[in-house]
Amino acid sequence: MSNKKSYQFSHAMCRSPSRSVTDGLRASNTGDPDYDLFCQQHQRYVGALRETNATIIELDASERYPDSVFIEDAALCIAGVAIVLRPGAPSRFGEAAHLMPELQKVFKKVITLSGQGHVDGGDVLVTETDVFIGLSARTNQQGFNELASIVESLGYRAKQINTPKDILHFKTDCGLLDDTTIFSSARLARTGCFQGYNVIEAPEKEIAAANLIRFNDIVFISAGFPETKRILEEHGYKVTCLETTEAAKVDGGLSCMSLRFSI
Ligand code: CIR
Repeated sequence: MSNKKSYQFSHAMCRSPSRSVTDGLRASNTGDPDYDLFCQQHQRYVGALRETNATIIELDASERYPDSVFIEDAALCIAGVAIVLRPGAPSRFGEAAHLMPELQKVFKKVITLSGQGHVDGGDVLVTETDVFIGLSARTNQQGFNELASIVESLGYRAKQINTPKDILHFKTDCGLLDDTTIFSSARLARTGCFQGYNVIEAPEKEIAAANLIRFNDIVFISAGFPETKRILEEHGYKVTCLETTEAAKVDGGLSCMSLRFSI
């Protein structure tokens, strides 16, 4: 296991969008994503992660699973270990078993949740010492209990959060910026869940910018959020904007399109 920070990664694993992404789950319909444009935006995303000197493992698209481009939901990679999760949406149940052989090619240790609980990776935020696990429509108490016992055995503190009801995933509304700083929507920060951390709040009009990722030296944010960019740059972060319009049509953002890890 490396001793990198929780936002420094040697690798990321991504899965290309499938044509079936037009059938992806969404809370409200703003039109289907355009497959070709999604592919272009995804390629730029993969390229931008690679430019930080990380090795990017690109998996083929999986037509059977419309939401499989959102690879983060099927696994959690932490402390050199891959944990295969149990996504909570019925159409996504099979994604974890489908991903497992790819994780086994890369990780010496791949473990699975012990029971029948559900956890989506989008509900999990890892810091230096804590693993925040948000209960949501996709992650239940049993899933929390199962994942908490695994991450505690790896030396982390598991923190259970009740994600406010109108937020799909815990990380829809937050992202890690450095050892002690979290970027969050006001509606999530207001729950008090980030006690002990510095919180930078997303501007109220740019709430969708909260799903950012710090990947090595760069903070990646979705394009179209100038105020967020300004605030982060003022705090000294290097910011790169990426187009995510097509992922957004099926409730996806930056974090869900990669598994980020160090081996
Ligand atoms: C879903 O509803 O499962 C997908 N359409 C979007 C998943 C986004 N994943 C994430 O934020 N971690």
